[in-house]
Amino acid sequence: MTQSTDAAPLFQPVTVGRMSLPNRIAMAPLTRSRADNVTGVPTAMNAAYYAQRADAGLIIAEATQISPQGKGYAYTPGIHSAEQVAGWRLVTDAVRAKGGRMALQLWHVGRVSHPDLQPGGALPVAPSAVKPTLKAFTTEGFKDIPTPRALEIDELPGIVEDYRIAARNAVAAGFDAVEVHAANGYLIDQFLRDGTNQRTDAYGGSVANRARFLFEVLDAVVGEIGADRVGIRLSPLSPSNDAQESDPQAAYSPVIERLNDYKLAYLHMIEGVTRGPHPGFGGLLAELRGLYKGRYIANNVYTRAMAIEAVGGGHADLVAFGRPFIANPDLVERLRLDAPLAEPDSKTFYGGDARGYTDYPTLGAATA
Ligand code: 8OZ
Repeated sequence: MTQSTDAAPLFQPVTVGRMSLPNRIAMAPLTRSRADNVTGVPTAMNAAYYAQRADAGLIIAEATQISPQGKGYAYTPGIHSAEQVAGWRLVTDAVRAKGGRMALQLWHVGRVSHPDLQPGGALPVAPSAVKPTLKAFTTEGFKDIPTPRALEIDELPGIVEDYRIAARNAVAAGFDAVEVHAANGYLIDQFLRDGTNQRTDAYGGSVANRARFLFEVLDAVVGEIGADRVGIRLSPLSPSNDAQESDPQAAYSPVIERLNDYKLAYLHMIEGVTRGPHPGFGGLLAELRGLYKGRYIANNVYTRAMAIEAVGGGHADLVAFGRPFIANPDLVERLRLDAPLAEPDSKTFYGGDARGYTDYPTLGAATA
């Protein structure tokens, strides 16, 4: 039995770390590639887009590079310069003026990049020199990703420091929290997975060694802004961005168990293959989910009925919706009313102007 009224727990308040949220519907981080490509500075158009979606219990802003080296897609924003902080301040002010709350997703892509996107045309970096079978989105279209350069062990403290400064910058820019992006085959996940990590030093081999970089990043970010302003995103069951793992249970179980010690604001889990079908609530997902004791945000192609059931039945504290938020700025209201959802146009997902970005109408506007 699913509940169909706004009495359902999905529509009820919840506390997440320091934040009090009016409902349990999160806007998932969505790369839209509409910042300035050279400076990585968010714009007034980005502020308008997020402000339209301020009814979300929590907006998790798009993946944002912590350093020039962390960039892997054209037109994505950064959080490492004073101009970027000022640009994000426009966004958080606009969202707060509409009554919303916002976290920023901290991102280093690792090998998922291209020299065209790197400072000085350098090779992208990774735990090991393992070439992904992927293309990068550059200003000149999609290009084959080359074999990355393996990071020297003495470069890692500098990257951890970039995460710490990015967290401090995010708070300075007015964000309520940050989400460490440890999912989808980017740098932290490349360290975790045996398909992308062939290191023989303290950061490779055993599961504990492969998780070392993740926990160093977490220690730095938590030390800087406090655990109650830090969330983390994982995708244990997803081979996203060609990051293979031979034994997800062995790799991720100890990581999730240890996350409990941090008393983070939340764990945000992509359940199954990113953007793929939901895997169902049994098996390894149930096992991994059961290991986590704090606030849990479930994500991946949820429907309204699934979200009501997941929160009502105790599987999740919140559900994050991604693509539905693109075409439905008033998604929370539509879910409350069980109103029809508009379908987004995939041609305008990445890059471009206000079309397919800030021009999706609310239900009231569409039916007026
Ligand atoms: C789609 C396109 C570009 C980036 C992720 C940040 O997969 C992303 C992303 C998704 O986490």
